[in-house]
Amino acid sequence: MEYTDILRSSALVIVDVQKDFCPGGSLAIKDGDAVIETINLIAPRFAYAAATKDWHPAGHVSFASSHPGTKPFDVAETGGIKQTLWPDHCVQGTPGADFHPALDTRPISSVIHKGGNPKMDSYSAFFENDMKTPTGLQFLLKGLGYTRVFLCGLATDVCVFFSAMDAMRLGFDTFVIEDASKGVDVPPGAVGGALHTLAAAGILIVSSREIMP
Ligand code: VGL
Ligand code: ZN
Repeated sequence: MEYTDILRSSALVIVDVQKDFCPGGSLAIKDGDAVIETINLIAPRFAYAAATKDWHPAGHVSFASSHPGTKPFDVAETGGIKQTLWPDHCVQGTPGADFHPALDTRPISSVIHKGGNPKMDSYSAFFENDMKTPTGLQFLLKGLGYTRVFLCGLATDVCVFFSAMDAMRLGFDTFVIEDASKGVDVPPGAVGGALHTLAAAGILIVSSREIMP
């Protein structure tokens, strides 16, 4: 089958293309906004596109500011789960939580908000970090009949990574569009390691060129 036909029967999940993850934002990914042009080109070619928003209440457990004596990028243990501590980001209803204004939202049919539990983070588009509590995205995509999911967005080594691993675990044929994703890369090499782990799990790493001839 040609990729054009594959995309026409697949769902795209656009992960966390929000202002706070782009240059000028509180958890800015270097050149994070560079993925947007590519995402805008590929999204209309899919049968269905969903987008996620990282959507934390103020004082969220993942914020270093919620743990006195810590600083961003420290690792803490919260509720038995290892939690990287981040600068305050994507606080519900704040401008930083908005989609980046360059993202074309017209092809996006549904928006899943995640990370709303004040006591547990949610990197994956499908489950909170307990790997059990669903966001609802699996029921939406499976209910609509999709068996194949492509992922892109921010960040390759955090939310795109965990979303893709969960998609695979849920039985979707899973693809990550590498050049439509960018990573935090802390510590350096994290993006390369993430892509390696994804490929080893059976996830196909593709480029936008390859799927969009
Ligand atoms: C993310 C760190 C904290 C992401 C979300 O979208 O990759 N990273 N919260
Ligand atoms: Zn977050």
